[in-house]
Amino acid sequence: MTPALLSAALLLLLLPGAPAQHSNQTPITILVSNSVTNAPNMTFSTHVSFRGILLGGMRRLQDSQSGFTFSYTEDANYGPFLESVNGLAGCPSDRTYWELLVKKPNNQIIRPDVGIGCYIPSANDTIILNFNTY
Ligand code: B12
Repeated sequence: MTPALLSAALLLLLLPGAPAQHSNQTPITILVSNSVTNAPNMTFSTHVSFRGILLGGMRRLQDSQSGFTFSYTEDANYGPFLESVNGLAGCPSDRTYWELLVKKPNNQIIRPDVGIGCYIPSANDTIILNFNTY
């Protein structure tokens, strides 16, 4: 590379907004809701690593803040199945479970087709953990 090209490349790297720098923190909100009892929602802020899985953000939240705990079981085919949130567990005989929904920054609500071990949140997703029936 010629000195001129080299200094141009260096300048590009130093310019604000230069590409290729990813913040390692993707902020997300976790909202706990209950469609069965209509208990008040609870909202928490946390983050996942760049391209990190939701489960990582949930663990970080559980470890850093009182008021949010969860447990999961390990399914042989699909990985972590969210079993309980804040002590309330889904129950096959009552046909209740923790549903995973995501409200996107444009307010659209999606129902991911994977669980907490596979979903990769985007910045400013609101992850809705909703106690529901099936
Ligand atoms: C029935 C069913 C459910 C029921 C299971 C309870 C019950 N007793 O019926 C309920 C409603 C709870 C459920 C929930 C979810 N499900 Co579901 N479910 C199914 C379905 C239609 C059949 C499973 C089944 O009965 N298999 C037959 C039995 C004999 O086999 P089994 O191994 O014992 O089945 C168990 C597992 O499948 C497990 N299970 C069911 N769903 C999920 C999801 C995840 C992430 C995990 C880890 C385990 C798991 O529960 C079954 C009963 O114990 C499958 C699709 C299919 N046709 O296979 C999707 C399927 C397994 N579910 C799926 C998903 C995404 C979910 C949810 C994440 C949806 C959501 N956004 O909320 C949630 C799980 C959230 C959580 N708490 O972690 C995906 C998993 C794909 C993936 N790679 O992760 C599938 C493949 C459907 C799809 N979208 O393609 N599900």
